[in-house]
Amino acid sequence: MTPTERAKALKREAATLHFDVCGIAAADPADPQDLLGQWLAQGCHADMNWLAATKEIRQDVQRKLPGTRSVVVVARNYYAPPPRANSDYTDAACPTGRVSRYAWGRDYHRALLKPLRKLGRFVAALEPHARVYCCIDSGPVLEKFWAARAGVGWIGKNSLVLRRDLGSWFFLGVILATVELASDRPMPDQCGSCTLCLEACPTQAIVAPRTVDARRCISYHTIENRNEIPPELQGHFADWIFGCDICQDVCPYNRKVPYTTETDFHARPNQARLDLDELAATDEETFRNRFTGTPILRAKHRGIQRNAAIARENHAGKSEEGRGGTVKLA
Ligand code: B12
Repeated sequence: MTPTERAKALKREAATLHFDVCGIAAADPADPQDLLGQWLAQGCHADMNWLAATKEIRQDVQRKLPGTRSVVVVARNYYAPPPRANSDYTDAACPTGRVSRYAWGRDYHRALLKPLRKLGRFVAALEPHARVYCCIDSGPVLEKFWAARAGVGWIGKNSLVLRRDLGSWFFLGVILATVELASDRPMPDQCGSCTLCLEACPTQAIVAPRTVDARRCISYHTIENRNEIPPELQGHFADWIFGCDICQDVCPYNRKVPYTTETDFHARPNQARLDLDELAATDEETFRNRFTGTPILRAKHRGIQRNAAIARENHAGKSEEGRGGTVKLA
């Protein structure tokens, strides 16, 4: 088969496996301008030292899989309908905390790795002795960069990969392959002069178009930060207790996205909003049992309790920037 025929066959297989988009890029050097290096040098990664520790490998797929010739990028829509149950909405008597949409259902790593590996085996079978490496999120790969190169979308001003049809409500998965495949063209930037995401971020975490400073990002603090959250930011978190969708919710491309066909990503009962009283009374084992198999486990029991305490303070209207009502870790 020619590289073009292989690419066509691979895309048919990706569609059969329910991936919404599949694009291919030639494995040229990533990040020649060292944008990752500049971002790290400015400290924008906060305490995510694992990003700095894997810088070189992220910038060069050959270090991860020697002989890589093609990078296959898939996207899977996770835009789920909002839950209907009353208990999923907050009221004064029963304060709840908001969970970002990507975490309403099953853990996406678990849901997508199986079909991605299946697609990886399909690619590997296209050429004798071919090798592949598959990853979703947790591998040392610059997924957004490769998605842009492979024409899956463009990097929007909120730094997420965007498309006209799916907005940014999709997960990315990547396959590095030693197989030669015909590559796709990058998509032009379609953000235009819009700056809604930069303006809407309550902590001004989008410090320049396409650049997020994690030290200010609600998503970083509520998911990845294992320490205390800077008191001056806490009052801006409103009721977000796991991740944040503000820079996506305001994006015009995110308004008319079809709901995902993947029921794994539909909201589980009481998972789009978590009861703050219940969380406060939850011990570590109960937390683990309740959230195993969901992205929420990532924040850990201590982190979710910290976040819930901040949401409670904000709910009570006590917390204001720079004064009183802040939450410290025990
Ligand atoms: C670290 C990380 C985070 C961090 C840092 C966010 C960030 N913007 O980097 C935190 C914890 C804050 C985070 C939050 C979220 N994340 Co996250 N995250 C990642 C991870 C693991 C690495 C991203 C990374 O390399 N950052 C480093 C910096 C340098 O990269 P960057 O943001 O792309 O910024 C640079 C580019 O914009 C670059 N740039 C601009 N133009 C161009 C052009 C080219 C060609 C190149 C090379 C670079 C470039 O310059 C910037 C540096 O100044 C990826 C998975 C992966 N392995 O890639 C998921 C990932 C980006 N996250 C994802 C998601 C869903 C989220 C959240 C929406 C979750 C939520 N609801 O809370 C938020 C969104 C917040 C936001 N606006 O970014 C998805 C995004 C899917 C999509 N449609 O784009 C990914 C791809 C995971 C996945 N497999 O689906 N995340």
